[in-house]
Amino acid sequence: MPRASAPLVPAARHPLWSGFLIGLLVGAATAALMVALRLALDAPSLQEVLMERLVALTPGPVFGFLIDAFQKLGKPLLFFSLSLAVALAGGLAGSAYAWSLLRLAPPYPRPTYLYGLLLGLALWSLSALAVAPLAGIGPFGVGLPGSALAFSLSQALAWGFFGVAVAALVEEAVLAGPSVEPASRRRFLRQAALWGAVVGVAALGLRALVRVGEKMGANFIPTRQPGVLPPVVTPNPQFYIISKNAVDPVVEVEAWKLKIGGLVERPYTLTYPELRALPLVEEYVTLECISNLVGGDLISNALWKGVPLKHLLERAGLKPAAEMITFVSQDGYSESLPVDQALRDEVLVAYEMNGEPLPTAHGFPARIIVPGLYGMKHPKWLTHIDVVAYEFQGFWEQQGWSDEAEVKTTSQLLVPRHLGEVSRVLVQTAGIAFAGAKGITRVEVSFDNGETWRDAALQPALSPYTWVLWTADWQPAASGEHTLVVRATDGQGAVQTSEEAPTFPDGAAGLHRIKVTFRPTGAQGPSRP
Ligand SMILES: Nc1nc2c(c(=O)[nH]1)N[C@H]1C(S)=C(S)[C@@H](COP(=O)(O)O)O[C@H]1N2
Ligand SMILES: [Mo]
Repeated sequence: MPRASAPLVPAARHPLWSGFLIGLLVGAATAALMVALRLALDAPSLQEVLMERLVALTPGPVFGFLIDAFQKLGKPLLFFSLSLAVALAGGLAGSAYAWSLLRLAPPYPRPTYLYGLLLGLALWSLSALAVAPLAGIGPFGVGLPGSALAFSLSQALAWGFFGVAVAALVEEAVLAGPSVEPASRRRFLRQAALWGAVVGVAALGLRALVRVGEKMGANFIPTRQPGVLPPVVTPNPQFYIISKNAVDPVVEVEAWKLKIGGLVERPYTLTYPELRALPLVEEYVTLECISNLVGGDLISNALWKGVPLKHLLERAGLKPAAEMITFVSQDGYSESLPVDQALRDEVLVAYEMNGEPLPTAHGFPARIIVPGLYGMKHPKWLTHIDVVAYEFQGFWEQQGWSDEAEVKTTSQLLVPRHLGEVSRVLVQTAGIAFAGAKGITRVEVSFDNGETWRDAALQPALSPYTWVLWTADWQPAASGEHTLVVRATDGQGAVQTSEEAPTFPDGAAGLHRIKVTFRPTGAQGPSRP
């Protein structure tokens, strides 16, 4: 046990440093508390608000580079970095508080918690009047539809906790340094109790953080097994998940309404049962994220059920000036389609996926499905459809991503697995090919790194809007390493380009290559199961 008088944070070698350390630790607990309040009050945390702004402000090419480099890790990394930033801000505030206290001549004012509340108030004001407007949600978060009050309240609670805890701890560590008070067991106990309270709050927040982390972790569930051809229809739990959010919205279906308005003759709203009662369509559509790498797994296929968007728009009656159809979602996501594209029969407001109501992660209760365009054009958690007379850029388009977002022809070699080993004289290779709404007419495979090509056998596509699965037999000519390449031809006869492109701004391009070692049975070498 430490000497009874020893403060838990080493007292004031340098008071500003002690203040910083205390502020940093309490700040970390505060960042975690913000996450707990986020879940309890259902209003975005400071981290999320900052994250959204940061994403919007990052120049597209830089963001594209980061996406390519970090892929699925990007979002959790950003969220935890911003939590760290909150802790660091706490450190600075702790330092500043210690500094201001030392300016005052003794005897020091009591009770401390009043000063703590003042510190909290100062930080809350800073958050409400400077950080929130800078983050684009207006003072006090008034720009957050429906959750401004909850946001303000959670910020007030979080910074209030920070202020009181820091004031009490700084007083113990900085003011009541060894010279002020005689060594006492009571002082030690008081500090231990204070730190216990901070740790308790941190633990509460940590539990929330784990829950948020688990949700983000859902993105890491592998959408397919290495070396195995995926099923032609992706089961819902394996369907890839992408969203801009740290915490996705959970929509209350009883309160949910789809509003159709703007430049229409007869604006109206639909409840969930009303939407489900309209004439429906079912179609297979493959979705691919625009940030999917060549050979990447952000691509899946499902059977979607819903109402043709055309039906909803015709019921409202477009005014002649109508240019674009815009979509707004519960999470603030926005998208748009030109009128002629939105009126195509195959564009749906979908509410079922593979025979089940849309899972939360995939946009419950309703989302747009627009065959032929990258995933970003398929807004989830849809709440508003608005007809406008001007060009409208959605969430990702504002950052510089493609307005059209038409899927580029792509193909993947999935069997055998990259860097795997084969031992048979006849090897079956297999994979997928996808060209959005253009269809796939041919897939060719090369077993000698592109020198010669062989036609693969295609399975019939489930609809004009899906990927196709293909297979091809391979007789390795010699043992050793081989480079296999695949390329597809779309429904208009265009061969997939071999020219490589990064995902930003309009989707990755290039040919998928894998390396496979052929080791005939009986040959020397490490055996594999
Ligand atoms: N409301 C909302 N819709 C959204 C997004 C989002 O962040 N919010 N992300 C888009 C992106 S970038 C993709 S790739 C697809 C992914 O759909 P999925 O998660 O069902 O596969 O949803 C799109 N729809
Ligand atoms: Mo995406």
